[in-house]
Amino acid sequence: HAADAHRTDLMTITRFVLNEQSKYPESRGDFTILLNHIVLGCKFVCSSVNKGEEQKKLDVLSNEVFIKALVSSGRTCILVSEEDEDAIIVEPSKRGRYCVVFDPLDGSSNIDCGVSIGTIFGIYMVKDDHEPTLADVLQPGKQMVAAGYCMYGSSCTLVLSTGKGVNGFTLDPSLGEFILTHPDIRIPKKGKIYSVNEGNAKNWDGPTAKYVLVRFTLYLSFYAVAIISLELQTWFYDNDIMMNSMVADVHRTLLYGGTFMYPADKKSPSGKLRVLYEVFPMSFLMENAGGQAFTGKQRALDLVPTKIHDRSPIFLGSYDDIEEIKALYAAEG
Ligand code: AHM
Ligand code: MG
Repeated sequence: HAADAHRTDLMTITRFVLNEQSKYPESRGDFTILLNHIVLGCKFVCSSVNKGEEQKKLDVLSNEVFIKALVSSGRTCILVSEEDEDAIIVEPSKRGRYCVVFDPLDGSSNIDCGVSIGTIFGIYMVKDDHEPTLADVLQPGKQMVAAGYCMYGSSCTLVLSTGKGVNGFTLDPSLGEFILTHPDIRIPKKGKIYSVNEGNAKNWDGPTAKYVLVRFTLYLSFYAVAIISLELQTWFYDNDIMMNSMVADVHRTLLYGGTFMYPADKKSPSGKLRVLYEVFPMSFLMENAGGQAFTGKQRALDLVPTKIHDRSPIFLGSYDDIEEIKALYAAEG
């Protein structure tokens, strides 16, 4: 029976990627090996999160585990981690062709309150066979060959794109394997949910404020109420409130549609999120699922980072919703 076949024909992430790569005759299996090492890191963090490891330790621990796993894969040459100020150049004897940018534990300030946290990663191919340099990771996001995240929630879910669609895998703890559970994720063309830290509303620019306001007052028909509600919101939420965790919010946005935003505001003109290992991988996934990612000025994946920890405002999500945001920014001139 079909249902049984599905249950017994276990599509592990390794098997899935091997299948994908076998379409390329020049493929040497390097990507599969690299991915397996990333997967190992994710399994480690997942089990540590479930054991209730302390926050501080978990940050540092996850970073170390990922770096060691990536270096020992023998397939990387330069790494950029959110946790390290400088890029890590892999020693010559362990070098391979891939460059990996990652945030080992995004949203780690949330650990203690149980909000979902996750790992985000993006993968580039080194530009040539010379010494790896920063130029290899300071490439626009559209040059990524793969990107993904792993969400450590009630279950552990890894979402991956190698540039042709997006697929989700859930860790089966008894097997210790990520099994394909969300094949070919397509984001709904339009959604109802927006996610943004409204604590910053006071400092938003015009288009962002307009976009959120219209949604906030969707059920009310006159604009005056919108003005009052913005006033109320900014009154109540005057200070930083951590409302969102990027991995969980983007995950929900991918599955249900809508938008995830971390806009510029008067206090942080470049927003908060980092281009290389937060904005790019999530934008890459969005586009591959049929959505869009926009910075307020341009397509996010066209950005050319100048420093490894550069930040950018980001609006990503359903195609139509991002079109709307683009129109608001265009109208602003
Ligand atoms: P981190 O990399 O320091 O963990 O911060 C990233 C997190 C994202 O998960 C989330 O979207 C954002 O920061 C929330 O920031 P804020 O507290 O300003 O809303
Ligand atoms: Mg982060």
